[in-house]
Amino acid sequence: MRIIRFLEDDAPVMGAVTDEGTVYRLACTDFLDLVKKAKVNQSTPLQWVRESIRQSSPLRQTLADLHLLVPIDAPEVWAAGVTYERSKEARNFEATGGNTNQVTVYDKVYEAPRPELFIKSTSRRTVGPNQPIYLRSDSNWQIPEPELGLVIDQQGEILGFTIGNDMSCRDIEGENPLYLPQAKIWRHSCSIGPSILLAESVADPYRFQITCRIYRRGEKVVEGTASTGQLKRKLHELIEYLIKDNQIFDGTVLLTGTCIVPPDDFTLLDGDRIEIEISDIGILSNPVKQPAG
Ligand code: DO4
Ligand code: MG
Repeated sequence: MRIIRFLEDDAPVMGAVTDEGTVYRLACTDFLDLVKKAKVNQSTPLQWVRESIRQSSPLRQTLADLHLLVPIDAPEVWAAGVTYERSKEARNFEATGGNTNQVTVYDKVYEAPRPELFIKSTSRRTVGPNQPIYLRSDSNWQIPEPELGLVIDQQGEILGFTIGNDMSCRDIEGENPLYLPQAKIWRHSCSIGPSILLAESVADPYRFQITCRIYRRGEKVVEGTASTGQLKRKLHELIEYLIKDNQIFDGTVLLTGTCIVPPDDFTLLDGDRIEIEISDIGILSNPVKQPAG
């Protein structure tokens, strides 16, 4: 069962999408309200949604007809890094230009017990489906990072799964790892959506298929696929470090790292469109924009 938020008569509305693709309106104000209502009813979120659906009629529109919004206003989006071998290789290339004799911080963090975790975004910097992702004006090497996102509560329990784009500037990070926050955080540098797949609907989170496609003037110029089965770390390990001695808010999203990196000579341009698809969650599509000034 997937949870969405969409615009109806200029107002945000919550909805549920069944495995068959039928859409129902839900009587809750946002995703956390859904979780709260389920708790008050002494049911799980999935049970609460199923009961709501039983008592209502489906919408005539399909998912494709709806104006989708970001499915949750995550107060903070955190991200894990170098959780896949492919990410380690790409960072090493950025940092060393291909000199494989050096042992880098990326080699070390890939093997270390403590994972790399960083703050990626806040709700006001995060965009939803079909909203423009912005390019930085001081980078010439920018890529999307397609990642599985975990929607968690303050105890670190996984409430659901979503898709995230951890936009990154490879030149800024490659120049100096201390520039990481600038390589990762700017206006509209993170998108999440299009839905939240309820945790109870997922039998094995290490079986998600991730695909990233980039279109330029309508033509596909990049395509890559990966599986969360290639993750070096377990999801609970990432969460454990994130919440350790930290205050985490309900509805925080934790991005779990990228395994798909476009070819090294590729950079995003104004007018491109990024599509990130994760099995059972949907397709997160965003146009790329170079803001003026
Ligand atoms: O080490 C820098 C960031 C890594 C990252 O964002 C990733 O592996 O997805
Ligand atoms: Mg990343």
